[in-house]
Amino acid sequence: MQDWFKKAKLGIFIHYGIYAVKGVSESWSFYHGSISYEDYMKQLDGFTASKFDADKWADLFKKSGARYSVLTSKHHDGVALFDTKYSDLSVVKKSPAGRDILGEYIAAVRRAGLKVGVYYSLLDWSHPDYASVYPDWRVPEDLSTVNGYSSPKDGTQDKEAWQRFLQFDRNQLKEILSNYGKVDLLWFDGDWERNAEQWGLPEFKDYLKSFNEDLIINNRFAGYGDYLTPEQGIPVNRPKGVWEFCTTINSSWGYQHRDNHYKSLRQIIHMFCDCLSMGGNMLLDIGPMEDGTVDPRQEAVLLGLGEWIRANEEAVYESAVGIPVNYYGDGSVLSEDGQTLYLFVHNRPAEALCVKGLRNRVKRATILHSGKELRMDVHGGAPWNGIPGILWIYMTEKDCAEMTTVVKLELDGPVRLYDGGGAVITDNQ
Ligand code: FHN
Repeated sequence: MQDWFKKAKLGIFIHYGIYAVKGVSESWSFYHGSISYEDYMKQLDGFTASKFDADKWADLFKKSGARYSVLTSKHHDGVALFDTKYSDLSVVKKSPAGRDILGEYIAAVRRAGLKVGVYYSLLDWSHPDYASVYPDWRVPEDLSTVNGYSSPKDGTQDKEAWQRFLQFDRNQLKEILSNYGKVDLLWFDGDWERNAEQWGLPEFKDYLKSFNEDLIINNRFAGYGDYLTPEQGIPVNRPKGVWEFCTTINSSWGYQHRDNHYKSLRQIIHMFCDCLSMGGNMLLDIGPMEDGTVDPRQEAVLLGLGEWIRANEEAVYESAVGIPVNYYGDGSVLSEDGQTLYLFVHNRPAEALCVKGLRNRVKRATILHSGKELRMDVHGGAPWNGIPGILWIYMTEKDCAEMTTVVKLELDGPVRLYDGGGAVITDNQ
Protein backbone atom coordinates (compact mmCIF):
# COMPACT_ATOMS: atom_id res chain seq x y z
CA MET A 1 0.00 0.00 0.00
CA GLN A 2 1.31 3.44 -0.97
CA ASP A 3 2.54 5.47 1.97
CA TRP A 4 0.62 8.57 0.80
CA PHE A 5 -2.68 6.77 1.29
CA LYS A 6 -1.93 5.67 4.86
CA LYS A 7 -0.87 9.19 5.77
CA ALA A 8 -3.69 10.96 3.95
CA LYS A 9 -6.28 10.31 6.71
CA LEU A 10 -9.00 12.35 5.02
CA GLY A 11 -10.44 12.12 1.53
CA ILE A 12 -13.48 13.81 0.01
CA PHE A 13 -15.99 11.64 -1.86
CA ILE A 14 -18.18 13.36 -4.45
CA HIS A 15 -21.41 11.87 -5.74
CA TYR A 16 -22.22 14.18 -8.61
CA GLY A 17 -24.69 13.13 -11.25
CA ILE A 18 -28.03 13.64 -12.95
CA TYR A 19 -29.83 12.36 -9.84
CA ALA A 20 -29.22 15.81 -8.31
CA VAL A 21 -31.70 17.33 -10.78
CA LYS A 22 -34.79 15.89 -9.12
CA GLY A 23 -32.93 15.07 -5.93
CA VAL A 24 -33.65 11.33 -6.11
CA SER A 25 -31.50 8.54 -4.86
CA GLU A 26 -28.54 7.85 -7.18
CA SER A 27 -29.39 4.94 -9.50
CA TRP A 28 -31.31 3.04 -6.83
CA SER A 29 -34.44 5.14 -7.38
CA PHE A 30 -35.15 3.57 -10.78
CA TYR A 31 -33.69 0.20 -9.81
CA HIS A 32 -36.28 -0.10 -7.04
CA GLY A 33 -39.01 1.59 -9.08
CA SER A 34 -39.64 4.75 -7.07
CA ILE A 35 -39.20 6.56 -10.41
CA SER A 36 -39.45 5.11 -13.93
CA TYR A 37 -36.24 4.60 -15.90
CA GLU A 38 -37.50 7.11 -18.49
CA ASP A 39 -38.22 9.82 -15.91
CA TYR A 40 -34.88 9.16 -14.24
CA MET A 41 -33.05 9.60 -17.54
CA LYS A 42 -35.07 12.77 -18.32
CA GLN A 43 -32.92 14.36 -15.64
CA LEU A 44 -30.20 14.51 -18.29
CA ASP A 45 -32.14 17.44 -19.79
CA GLY A 46 -31.91 19.37 -16.54
CA PHE A 47 -28.24 18.70 -15.80
CA THR A 48 -26.54 22.00 -16.60
CA ALA A 49 -23.40 22.08 -14.44
CA SER A 50 -23.84 25.82 -15.06
CA LYS A 51 -21.83 26.87 -11.99
CA PHE A 52 -19.47 23.92 -11.92
CA ASP A 53 -15.99 25.18 -11.13
CA ALA A 54 -13.55 22.36 -10.53
CA ASP A 55 -10.93 24.69 -9.04
CA LYS A 56 -13.46 25.87 -6.44
CA TRP A 57 -14.14 22.26 -5.50
CA ALA A 58 -10.42 21.48 -5.27
CA ASP A 59 -9.84 24.59 -3.17
CA LEU A 60 -12.61 23.52 -0.78
CA PHE A 61 -11.18 19.99 -0.52
CA LYS A 62 -7.76 21.41 0.23
CA LYS A 63 -9.18 23.68 2.93
CA SER A 64 -10.94 20.66 4.48
CA GLY A 65 -7.55 19.12 5.18
CA ALA A 66 -8.18 16.26 2.75
CA ARG A 67 -5.24 14.83 0.86
CA TYR A 68 -7.25 13.12 -1.88
CA SER A 69 -10.70 13.08 -3.40
CA VAL A 70 -12.83 10.58 -5.30
CA LEU A 71 -15.43 11.59 -7.90
CA THR A 72 -18.15 9.33 -9.33
CA SER A 73 -17.15 9.06 -12.98
CA LYS A 74 -20.05 6.69 -13.56
CA HIS A 75 -22.57 5.42 -11.01
CA HIS A 76 -24.74 2.29 -11.38
CA ASP A 77 -27.03 4.24 -13.75
CA GLY A 78 -24.31 4.11 -16.40
CA VAL A 79 -24.28 7.88 -17.00
CA ALA A 80 -20.66 8.89 -17.57
CA LEU A 81 -19.34 12.25 -16.38
CA PHE A 82 -16.59 11.93 -18.98
CA ASP A 83 -16.29 11.95 -22.73
CA THR A 84 -16.41 8.28 -23.66
CA LYS A 85 -16.40 6.95 -27.17
CA TYR A 86 -17.85 3.63 -26.03
CA SER A 87 -21.30 4.93 -25.10
CA ASP A 88 -23.60 7.85 -25.83
CA LEU A 89 -24.82 7.85 -22.27
CA SER A 90 -22.80 10.70 -20.83
CA VAL A 91 -23.45 14.22 -19.61
CA VAL A 92 -21.04 15.33 -22.33
CA LYS A 93 -23.23 14.04 -25.17
CA LYS A 94 -26.69 13.96 -23.62
CA SER A 95 -27.05 16.91 -21.23
CA PRO A 96 -26.95 20.70 -21.61
CA ALA A 97 -23.79 20.64 -19.49
CA GLY A 98 -21.87 19.28 -22.51
CA ARG A 99 -18.63 19.22 -20.52
CA ASP A 100 -16.13 16.59 -19.51
CA ILE A 101 -16.67 17.00 -15.79
CA LEU A 102 -14.19 14.25 -14.92
CA GLY A 103 -11.42 15.82 -16.98
CA GLU A 104 -11.91 19.24 -15.38
CA TYR A 105 -12.04 17.65 -11.93
CA ILE A 106 -8.84 15.64 -12.38
CA ALA A 107 -6.90 18.63 -13.67
CA ALA A 108 -8.06 20.87 -10.79
CA VAL A 109 -7.44 18.30 -8.07
CA ARG A 110 -3.96 17.68 -9.39
CA ARG A 111 -3.29 21.45 -9.56
CA ALA A 112 -4.31 21.73 -5.91
CA GLY A 113 -1.71 19.11 -4.99
CA LEU A 114 -4.20 16.45 -3.96
CA LYS A 115 -4.14 12.81 -5.03
CA VAL A 116 -6.64 11.94 -7.74
CA GLY A 117 -9.31 9.34 -7.02
CA VAL A 118 -11.97 8.15 -9.46
CA TYR A 119 -15.08 6.16 -8.57
CA TYR A 120 -16.36 3.75 -11.23
CA SER A 121 -19.32 1.41 -10.95
CA LEU A 122 -18.40 -1.95 -12.40
CA LEU A 123 -22.05 -2.85 -12.77
CA ASP A 124 -24.08 -0.78 -15.21
CA TRP A 125 -27.86 -1.00 -15.08
CA SER A 126 -28.22 0.82 -18.40
CA HIS A 127 -25.87 -1.15 -20.60
CA PRO A 128 -27.72 -3.56 -22.92
CA ASP A 129 -25.14 -6.32 -22.32
CA TYR A 130 -24.97 -6.04 -18.57
CA ALA A 131 -28.09 -7.96 -17.51
CA SER A 132 -27.06 -11.00 -19.52
CA VAL A 133 -25.98 -13.44 -16.81
CA TYR A 134 -26.70 -14.34 -13.16
CA PRO A 135 -24.51 -13.99 -10.08
CA ASP A 136 -22.21 -17.07 -9.99
CA TRP A 137 -23.81 -18.15 -13.32
CA ARG A 138 -26.66 -19.66 -11.26
CA VAL A 139 -30.16 -19.38 -12.68
CA PRO A 140 -32.53 -18.72 -9.75
CA GLU A 141 -35.41 -21.13 -9.21
CA ASP A 142 -37.89 -18.28 -8.80
CA LEU A 143 -37.39 -15.95 -11.76
CA SER A 144 -40.01 -13.52 -10.46
CA THR A 145 -37.43 -12.33 -7.89
CA VAL A 146 -34.94 -11.28 -10.58
CA ASN A 147 -34.44 -7.56 -11.13
CA GLY A 148 -34.19 -7.09 -14.88
CA TYR A 149 -31.57 -4.36 -14.55
CA SER A 150 -29.19 -6.92 -13.04
CA SER A 151 -29.89 -10.22 -14.81
CA PRO A 152 -32.17 -11.71 -17.49
CA LYS A 153 -35.79 -12.29 -16.44
CA ASP A 154 -36.26 -15.30 -18.70
CA GLY A 155 -33.64 -17.69 -17.31
CA THR A 156 -31.41 -17.60 -20.38
CA GLN A 157 -27.81 -16.51 -20.01
CA ASP A 158 -25.85 -14.94 -22.82
CA LYS A 159 -22.19 -15.35 -22.06
CA GLU A 160 -21.11 -13.61 -25.25
CA ALA A 161 -23.02 -10.49 -24.23
CA TRP A 162 -21.30 -10.69 -20.85
CA GLN A 163 -17.89 -10.82 -22.56
CA ARG A 164 -18.86 -7.74 -24.58
CA PHE A 165 -19.81 -5.99 -21.35
CA LEU A 166 -16.47 -6.84 -19.73
CA GLN A 167 -14.73 -5.34 -22.73
CA PHE A 168 -16.90 -2.23 -22.41
CA ASP A 169 -15.86 -1.68 -18.78
CA ARG A 170 -12.23 -2.24 -19.71
CA ASN A 171 -12.51 0.24 -22.56
CA GLN A 172 -14.01 2.95 -20.37
CA LEU A 173 -11.41 2.32 -17.69
CA LYS A 174 -8.68 2.61 -20.27
CA GLU A 175 -10.09 6.03 -21.16
CA ILE A 176 -10.10 7.08 -17.52
CA LEU A 177 -6.58 5.82 -16.90
CA SER A 178 -4.99 7.15 -20.05
CA ASN A 179 -6.80 10.31 -21.19
CA TYR A 180 -6.32 12.52 -18.12
CA GLY A 181 -2.80 11.91 -16.83
CA LYS A 182 -2.09 9.94 -13.69
CA VAL A 183 -4.97 8.59 -11.64
CA ASP A 184 -3.80 7.59 -8.16
CA LEU A 185 -6.80 5.67 -6.89
CA LEU A 186 -9.62 3.72 -8.54
CA TRP A 187 -12.63 3.39 -6.28
CA PHE A 188 -14.76 0.55 -7.59
CA ASP A 189 -18.32 -0.10 -6.59
CA GLY A 190 -21.03 -2.57 -7.58
CA ASP A 191 -18.90 -5.70 -7.80
CA TRP A 192 -21.42 -7.66 -5.75
CA GLU A 193 -23.62 -8.85 -8.62
CA ARG A 194 -20.86 -10.99 -10.18
CA ASN A 195 -18.01 -13.08 -8.76
CA ALA A 196 -14.26 -12.77 -9.32
CA GLU A 197 -14.22 -15.23 -12.17
CA GLN A 198 -17.09 -13.44 -13.90
CA TRP A 199 -15.25 -10.12 -13.58
CA GLY A 200 -12.23 -11.75 -15.21
CA LEU A 201 -10.02 -11.45 -12.15
CA PRO A 202 -7.13 -11.46 -11.49
CA GLU A 203 -6.27 -10.55 -15.13
CA PHE A 204 -8.54 -7.50 -14.93
CA LYS A 205 -6.41 -6.11 -12.11
CA ASP A 206 -3.16 -6.72 -14.02
CA TYR A 207 -4.68 -4.87 -16.95
CA LEU A 208 -5.49 -1.82 -14.78
CA LYS A 209 -2.09 -1.82 -13.13
CA SER A 210 -0.48 -1.86 -16.59
CA PHE A 211 -1.54 1.80 -16.93
CA ASN A 212 0.02 2.79 -13.62
CA GLU A 213 1.77 0.36 -11.36
CA ASP A 214 1.24 2.60 -8.31
CA LEU A 215 -2.52 2.62 -8.81
CA ILE A 216 -4.45 1.87 -5.60
CA ILE A 217 -7.72 -0.05 -5.97
CA ASN A 218 -10.29 -0.34 -3.19
CA ASN A 219 -11.63 -3.70 -2.07
CA ARG A 220 -14.87 -3.65 -4.04
CA PHE A 221 -13.16 -5.78 -6.63
CA ALA A 222 -14.38 -9.26 -5.75
CA GLY A 223 -11.59 -9.81 -3.26
CA TYR A 224 -8.76 -8.34 -5.35
CA GLY A 225 -8.59 -4.82 -3.93
CA ASP A 226 -5.91 -3.19 -1.83
CA TYR A 227 -7.88 -1.90 1.17
CA LEU A 228 -11.19 -2.23 3.00
CA THR A 229 -14.08 0.22 2.68
CA PRO A 230 -16.56 -0.01 5.57
CA GLU A 231 -19.51 2.23 4.73
CA GLN A 232 -21.88 4.40 6.83
CA GLY A 233 -21.56 2.25 10.01
CA ILE A 234 -18.29 3.18 11.67
CA PRO A 235 -16.26 0.12 12.71
CA VAL A 236 -16.28 -0.60 16.43
CA ASN A 237 -13.36 -2.99 16.20
CA ARG A 238 -10.29 -2.14 14.20
CA PRO A 239 -10.58 -3.63 10.69
CA LYS A 240 -7.64 -5.81 9.67
CA GLY A 241 -5.25 -4.11 7.29
CA VAL A 242 -5.54 -0.79 5.52
CA TRP A 243 -9.03 0.71 5.54
CA GLU A 244 -11.12 3.77 4.80
CA PHE A 245 -14.52 4.55 6.26
CA CYS A 246 -16.86 6.21 3.77
CA THR A 247 -19.77 8.23 5.05
CA THR A 248 -22.29 10.88 4.09
CA ILE A 249 -22.75 14.25 5.84
CA ASN A 250 -26.54 13.95 5.81
CA SER A 251 -28.14 10.61 4.89
CA SER A 252 -27.68 10.74 1.11
CA TRP A 253 -24.71 10.21 -1.18
CA GLY A 254 -26.04 12.43 -3.95
CA TYR A 255 -27.84 15.75 -3.51
CA GLN A 256 -31.39 15.30 -2.23
CA HIS A 257 -33.29 18.51 -1.55
CA ARG A 258 -35.46 16.95 1.12
CA ASP A 259 -32.67 15.39 3.14
CA ASN A 260 -32.12 17.65 6.14
CA HIS A 261 -30.79 14.90 8.35
CA TYR A 262 -27.36 16.44 8.81
CA LYS A 263 -24.63 15.32 11.16
CA SER A 264 -23.12 18.21 13.09
CA LEU A 265 -19.52 19.28 12.61
CA ARG A 266 -18.85 18.04 16.14
CA GLN A 267 -20.17 14.61 15.21
CA ILE A 268 -18.12 14.50 12.01
CA ILE A 269 -14.95 15.41 13.93
CA HIS A 270 -15.77 12.73 16.50
CA MET A 271 -16.13 10.15 13.71
CA PHE A 272 -12.90 11.31 12.10
CA CYS A 273 -11.07 10.89 15.43
CA ASP A 274 -12.50 7.37 15.74
CA CYS A 275 -11.03 6.53 12.33
CA LEU A 276 -7.66 7.99 13.33
CA SER A 277 -7.71 6.09 16.62
CA MET A 278 -8.15 2.82 14.75
CA GLY A 279 -5.62 3.68 12.05
CA GLY A 280 -8.09 4.26 9.20
CA ASN A 281 -8.92 7.03 6.76
CA MET A 282 -12.27 8.77 6.45
CA LEU A 283 -13.76 9.41 3.01
CA LEU A 284 -16.35 12.10 3.63
CA ASP A 285 -19.01 12.50 0.97
CA ILE A 286 -20.58 15.59 -0.52
CA GLY A 287 -23.43 15.58 -3.03
CA PRO A 288 -23.19 18.73 -5.16
CA MET A 289 -26.34 20.25 -6.64
CA GLU A 290 -26.98 19.81 -10.35
CA ASP A 291 -25.38 23.18 -11.17
CA GLY A 292 -22.15 22.03 -9.52
CA THR A 293 -22.38 24.13 -6.36
CA VAL A 294 -22.08 22.62 -2.91
CA ASP A 295 -24.83 23.02 -0.31
CA PRO A 296 -23.56 25.59 2.25
CA ARG A 297 -24.21 23.11 5.07
CA GLN A 298 -21.86 20.60 3.47
CA GLU A 299 -19.32 23.29 2.68
CA ALA A 300 -19.38 24.46 6.31
CA VAL A 301 -18.62 20.95 7.54
CA LEU A 302 -15.61 20.67 5.23
CA LEU A 303 -14.27 24.07 6.25
CA GLY A 304 -14.83 23.37 9.96
CA LEU A 305 -13.09 20.03 9.71
CA GLY A 306 -10.14 21.72 8.02
CA GLU A 307 -9.89 24.29 10.80
CA TRP A 308 -9.88 21.54 13.40
CA ILE A 309 -7.23 19.56 11.53
CA ARG A 310 -4.96 22.60 11.20
CA ALA A 311 -5.17 23.29 14.95
CA ASN A 312 -4.34 19.67 15.74
CA GLU A 313 -2.23 18.65 12.77
CA GLU A 314 0.42 16.94 14.89
CA ALA A 315 -2.15 14.33 15.90
CA VAL A 316 -3.46 13.74 12.37
CA TYR A 317 -1.30 12.99 9.33
CA GLU A 318 1.70 11.40 11.04
CA SER A 319 -0.35 9.52 13.59
CA ALA A 320 -0.51 5.80 14.24
CA VAL A 321 -3.17 3.63 15.94
CA GLY A 322 -3.72 4.73 19.54
CA ILE A 323 -4.22 2.77 22.75
CA PRO A 324 -7.37 0.64 23.10
CA VAL A 325 -10.51 2.34 24.42
CA ASN A 326 -10.52 0.29 27.62
CA TYR A 327 -7.35 2.23 28.53
CA TYR A 328 -8.74 5.59 27.44
CA GLY A 329 -12.37 5.85 26.41
CA ASP A 330 -12.55 8.67 23.86
CA GLY A 331 -9.88 7.31 21.52
CA SER A 332 -6.28 8.32 20.94
CA VAL A 333 -3.39 8.19 18.52
CA LEU A 334 0.34 7.69 18.94
CA SER A 335 3.24 9.38 17.21
CA GLU A 336 5.08 7.11 14.79
CA ASP A 337 7.86 6.46 17.35
CA GLY A 338 5.22 5.58 19.97
CA GLN A 339 6.61 8.09 22.48
CA THR A 340 3.82 10.66 22.33
CA LEU A 341 0.21 9.82 23.03
CA TYR A 342 -2.56 12.16 21.90
CA LEU A 343 -5.90 11.83 23.69
CA PHE A 344 -9.12 12.98 22.07
CA VAL A 345 -11.50 14.74 24.45
CA HIS A 346 -14.95 15.06 22.90
CA ASN A 347 -16.90 16.28 25.90
CA ARG A 348 -16.07 18.75 28.62
CA PRO A 349 -14.53 17.07 31.68
CA ALA A 350 -15.75 18.18 35.11
CA GLU A 351 -12.44 17.42 36.81
CA ALA A 352 -9.94 15.18 35.03
CA LEU A 353 -9.24 12.68 32.27
CA CYS A 354 -8.47 9.15 33.25
CA VAL A 355 -5.92 6.86 31.55
CA LYS A 356 -5.61 3.29 32.78
CA GLY A 357 -2.93 0.65 32.35
CA LEU A 358 -0.20 2.99 31.17
CA ARG A 359 3.20 1.76 32.35
CA ASN A 360 5.17 4.75 31.16
CA ARG A 361 5.99 7.77 33.19
CA VAL A 362 4.42 10.80 31.55
CA LYS A 363 6.95 13.60 31.37
CA ARG A 364 4.51 16.31 30.38
CA ALA A 365 0.85 16.79 29.53
CA THR A 366 -0.30 19.75 27.43
CA ILE A 367 -3.35 20.89 25.53
CA LEU A 368 -2.31 20.65 21.90
CA HIS A 369 -4.02 23.72 20.47
CA SER A 370 -3.10 26.13 23.29
CA GLY A 371 0.11 24.62 24.65
CA LYS A 372 -1.22 24.91 28.23
CA GLU A 373 0.50 22.48 30.60
CA LEU A 374 -1.79 20.25 32.69
CA ARG A 375 -1.32 18.92 36.20
CA MET A 376 -1.22 15.13 36.54
CA ASP A 377 -1.40 12.61 39.32
CA VAL A 378 -1.17 8.83 39.57
CA HIS A 379 -3.35 7.03 42.11
CA GLY A 380 -3.16 3.39 43.08
CA GLY A 381 -1.18 0.65 41.40
CA ALA A 382 2.15 -0.85 42.42
CA PRO A 383 4.63 -0.07 39.69
CA TRP A 384 7.40 -1.97 41.54
CA ASN A 385 5.17 -5.04 41.06
CA GLY A 386 4.39 -4.19 37.44
CA ILE A 387 0.88 -2.87 38.14
CA PRO A 388 0.26 0.68 36.95
CA GLY A 389 -2.13 2.99 38.75
CA ILE A 390 -4.62 5.35 37.16
CA LEU A 391 -3.24 8.48 35.56
CA TRP A 392 -5.46 11.50 36.21
CA ILE A 393 -4.93 14.55 34.03
CA TYR A 394 -6.62 17.60 35.47
CA MET A 395 -8.57 19.72 33.03
CA THR A 396 -12.01 21.26 32.91
CA GLU A 397 -14.34 22.99 30.51
CA LYS A 398 -12.26 26.17 30.39
CA ASP A 399 -9.31 24.28 28.89
CA CYS A 400 -11.37 22.90 26.05
CA ALA A 401 -11.45 23.87 22.41
CA GLU A 402 -14.81 24.51 20.82
CA MET A 403 -14.71 21.10 19.12
CA THR A 404 -12.78 18.00 20.21
CA THR A 405 -9.74 18.94 22.33
CA VAL A 406 -6.48 17.04 21.96
CA VAL A 407 -4.26 16.40 24.99
CA LYS A 408 -0.63 15.57 24.30
CA LEU A 409 1.24 13.22 26.64
CA GLU A 410 5.01 13.00 26.30
CA LEU A 411 6.10 9.58 27.51
CA ASP A 412 9.44 8.43 28.88
CA GLY A 413 9.85 6.00 25.96
CA PRO A 414 7.74 3.96 23.55
CA VAL A 415 4.29 3.27 24.98
CA ARG A 416 4.02 0.25 27.30
CA LEU A 417 0.62 -1.05 28.36
CA TYR A 418 -0.42 -3.29 31.19
CA ASP A 419 -2.53 -6.15 29.90
CA GLY A 420 -3.20 -7.99 33.12
CA GLY A 421 -6.53 -8.44 34.85
CA GLY A 422 -5.24 -7.13 38.18
CA ALA A 423 -3.18 -9.09 40.69
CA VAL A 424 -2.33 -9.39 44.37
CA ILE A 425 0.58 -7.19 45.38
CA THR A 426 3.17 -9.48 46.93
CA ASP A 427 5.77 -6.95 47.90
CA ASN A 428 4.69 -3.69 49.51
CA GLN A 429 6.65 -0.59 50.33
O1 FHN B 1 -24.87 1.70 -4.22
C1 FHN B 1 -23.85 2.54 -3.88
C2 FHN B 1 -24.32 3.82 -3.25
O2 FHN B 1 -25.21 4.47 -4.08
C3 FHN B 1 -23.11 4.68 -2.98
O3 FHN B 1 -22.46 4.99 -4.17
C4 FHN B 1 -22.18 3.94 -2.07
C5 FHN B 1 -20.91 4.65 -1.70
O4 FHN B 1 -20.06 3.80 -1.02
N1 FHN B 1 -21.77 2.68 -2.67
C6 FHN B 1 -22.83 1.81 -3.04
C7 FHN B 1 -23.30 0.94 -1.99
O5 FHN B 1 -22.26 0.29 -1.36
